[in-house]
Formats: sequence, structure tokens, C-alpha cells
Amino acid sequence: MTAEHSNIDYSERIPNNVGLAGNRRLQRALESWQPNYIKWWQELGPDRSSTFDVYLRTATSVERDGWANFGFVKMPDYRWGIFLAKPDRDRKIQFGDHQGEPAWQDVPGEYRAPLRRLIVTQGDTEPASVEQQRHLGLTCPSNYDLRNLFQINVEEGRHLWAMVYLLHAYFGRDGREEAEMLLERHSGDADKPRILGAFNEPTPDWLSYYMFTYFTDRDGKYQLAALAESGFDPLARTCQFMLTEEAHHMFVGETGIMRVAQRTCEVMKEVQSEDPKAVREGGAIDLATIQKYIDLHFSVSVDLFGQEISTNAATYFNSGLKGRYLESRIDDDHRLTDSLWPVNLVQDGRIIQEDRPALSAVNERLRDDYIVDSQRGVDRWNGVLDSHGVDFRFKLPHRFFNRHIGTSAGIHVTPEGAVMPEAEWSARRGDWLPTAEDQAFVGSLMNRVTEQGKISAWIAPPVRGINGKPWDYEYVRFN
Ligand code: BYC
Repeated sequence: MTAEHSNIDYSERIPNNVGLAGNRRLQRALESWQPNYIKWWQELGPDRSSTFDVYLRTATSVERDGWANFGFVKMPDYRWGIFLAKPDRDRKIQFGDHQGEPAWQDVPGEYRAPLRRLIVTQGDTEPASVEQQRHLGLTCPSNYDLRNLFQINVEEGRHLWAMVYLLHAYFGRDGREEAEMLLERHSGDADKPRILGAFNEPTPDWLSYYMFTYFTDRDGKYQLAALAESGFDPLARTCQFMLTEEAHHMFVGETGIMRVAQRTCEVMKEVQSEDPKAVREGGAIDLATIQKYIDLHFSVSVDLFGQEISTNAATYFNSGLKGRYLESRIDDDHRLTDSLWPVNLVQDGRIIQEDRPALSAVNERLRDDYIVDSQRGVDRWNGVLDSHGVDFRFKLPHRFFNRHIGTSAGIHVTPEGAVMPEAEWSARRGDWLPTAEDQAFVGSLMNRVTEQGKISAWIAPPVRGINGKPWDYEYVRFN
């Protein structure tokens, strides 16, 4: 390994560990994209935050711990850059038709279009999430939470840089055009929406935000892990590094919901009632409403895995472009020529499970891994309820509940997994998904609290702060 691949050169306008200074053309192309990016950040990034000093983590090397350097930064001055995990010169493709061949350092001509499409789809989600979250700073429950929001925002911005680098470095003129488009599509825009459904939904309040970072960022973890297996080595290495940043995002979601549940339990004790109305009057979010938010965000996020049976996914796998979660640890032939995988399908109005060729079911397999992982946090939230002597338990809804992609799209399935006629389902919708009234109530709790040591009444403080600091440290300083 050379120094250039471990340490990040901060003397450059675009910090990087890819030797950008040695590639003038690429450097110029990226430097001409940079002002557009900053313009986008100023217009659609965190609202009215440019002058704040924020205690942010910045990567200075891709070595262990090198990515976690803390200090106060104004967000528009954050050193967004291009950081790839260090190379393994002997890396081989682990799966598909090219299994055992050396990983590609360049784009194989025959896979150019699908590879570009995967990179663009991944890249599109990153700025989309920043756009979705742009007003949340105005209603943050604490200074600590505000800092975490901003940390996630700058890292999503950097993840966009990661994909833009690949487009510029490996896809020539159409890559540059795609990089421009990543700043032109906007979340929820009627004419130019973001590519994937979940990224056009609003994130209007902090309960939605914690749900998003728990459930939707976790899709990010699984998709990035699958792309980190790619035979296209620069994509694999950039995703490996992105994954180190992703863990904190899901931590914010998991602990956020835990703190909301804890506060609800405390208020239930204070008002001596489990009645949702009494809990709301006590200033907390009742457990039934939290459950509806789980149902919504889980269902929107499982849609992100695509169709249960997908020829796209089979092609990505065969071509060595996108693997399975922890591909090299799976004990099989990594070709999937004869193997089967159990897939949930709707047939004649009933949900069935049927073995299908594993190759066409790799989206479903990734979704299976995701669902198992999602359950872990739910168990921890239930641990909070249990420790307060509360009987209510949170549940993940059935994977076919409220789906818009896949074989259950258009089929009306309850959270318990029963298929029902549309009219009946619609009549019960408000029992399962947040109603306008629920949203208005949650919205009414959102008030901006930023003073040191203070926190909104609907959420408990975190157990600890960031980087060994107390939770009530002044993480964001207003100027
Ligand atoms: N919305 O064969 P299928 C993250 C389309 S999150 C709209 O199953 P495929 C993050 C699909 O494009 C991770 N359309 O498709 C989180 C296809 O269209 P065509 C983002 C959808 O390709 C929080 C058709 O339906 N990364 O990083 O196997 C904050 C047939 O479907 C959707 C990635 O997603 C949808 N939900 O699977 C910040 C990785 N689903 O061909 C960041 C890259 C499917 O008929 N993307 N369609 O025109 C992929 O791997 C794949 O594109 C997908 C879809 C897994 C998303």
C-alpha cells in the first residue's frame, strides 16, 4: 500500500486518496462540478444553517479510526472528498460468470450501461435524503440531535461525491451528464423526482426522521454491502468506505426511537394511564402512533429492494456487478446455477411461499437479510417497554403490507399478513398507517430546543454524547 491510498490529501481543493492531482482532466471535471454542488447545498441542504459551527466528524484517512476526526466546522466548508478503501491488488471477483477472475479496475464495455445505472440509482438517494431532511433543523429536540442531523447530512453529501467520482472517472461524457442530473432531480419534484419511491416521501418531523434513519438508511447498508462485493473494484472500494459512515446513521434512528419510547413510558407512568389520549395530553407520542410510523417506514423501505423475482438482479449477479450480503462468507457455489430460494408470492389472493431459482431471487434474499436485521432494533425498543412494565409490543408488519413494488403491489395485505378486499383495507388504513390527525399531533410536538442541557418533552435524552463528550455539550454553536 502506498501513502497515497491511506492518507487523504487535504491540501487539494477536493480532498482525496485517489491521486487526483495526477489526473488533470478528471480534477478539472470534478472542480467544475463542485460549485454546482455547493450551490445545491446552499439551496436544498439544511435550511438556514450556513453560519453555524458544528462539531463534525471528518475523515482524514481510510485507516482504522482515521475517518473519525472531530472538530467544529461550518457545513458549507466541510471537506467533502473522494475516499476509497485501500486496494487489495489480488482481489478476485467472488461470484457470477466471472468468478475467480481478477477484479476489474476499469468498466467492462459489455456492462457499462447496467453499471452506470446502479451507480446513478445509488447516487440519487444521497442528495435526496438531504433534501427530505432540510427543514428538520428548525424543529430539533436538542442540540445533540441537531448535530447528528447535520453529521448525517454532510456524510450523505460525501456519498454523493463518491458516486460522482465514479461517474466522472469511468464513464466519460455521459457520466458527467449523469452527475449533473443528480443535482437536477429533486425529492418530491413533480417533473424531475428522485428515482426510488421512498426518496420522494417527505420527512416532516423527527419521529419520521428516526424511522427513516433506522429503516431506510438500513436499506442503504444492505445495498452498499451488496455493491461492496462488486467485481468493479473502484465501486466496491468506495462502498466499503461508505459503510463505515453508515453505522452512525442507523444508530441515530435506533436510539432515537428508543428515547421516544422511553419518554412515552415515563409519561404513561406520570399520567397513570396507557390510554393514547391521556398519553398525548401528557405531551408524549402514544405507542400505537409509534407503531403506525414503524408500519409506514418499514413498508416503504422494503419496497426499495425491488421485485421478488427480478431478471435485473439476476443479470447484476451473473455479470459480477452486485453480489449478495457478505457474499464471500456464504457457503455455496456463488454461481447460483441450480440452487433455489424460498420466495413470498401472492397467488389467487393468498400469500404463499415457493422455492424459485435463487439467481432470480437475489433481491428477495437481500430483503430477508434486511428484515432479520430490522427486527433487532424492534426487540431493543420492546426491551424499553418491558423494563417499564408496559405490555405493548412493537412489531414489524408483514413484508407484503402496504407494498407498491413486487408481487404484492396492488394487493391489500394487513400488517398480520391477511389479504383483504380493497374497500375493507382502506376502511382500516387509519388503524395501521399514520392518519392526517396523527401527523398533525406529532407535528404539534415539534419545537426547536437548542439550549445546552434542555430537551423536548416528547423524547428522553440520550445515554451518552458524541466522541466522549456529555450529551448536553454545545455541539452546535450559533453565530
Ligand atoms: N422505486 O427488477 P427490479 C441509500 C424499478 S438507500 C421505484 O426489482 P432491480 C440511502 C426498477 O428500477 C440504497 N422503482 O429492479 C438511504 C426496475 O425498472 P425497469 C440505494 C423501482 O433493478 C438513506 C423495475 O422497477 N441504493 O443508500 O433489480 C439515506 C423492476 O424492478 C423500485 C440502491 O438502491 C422502487 N423502490 O432492483 C441515503 C442500489 N424498485 O428496469 C441513502 C442500487 C424497483 O423496469 N439499485 N424499481 O425500468 C439497485 O440495486 C436496484 O435499482 C434496486 C431495484 C434494488 C433499487
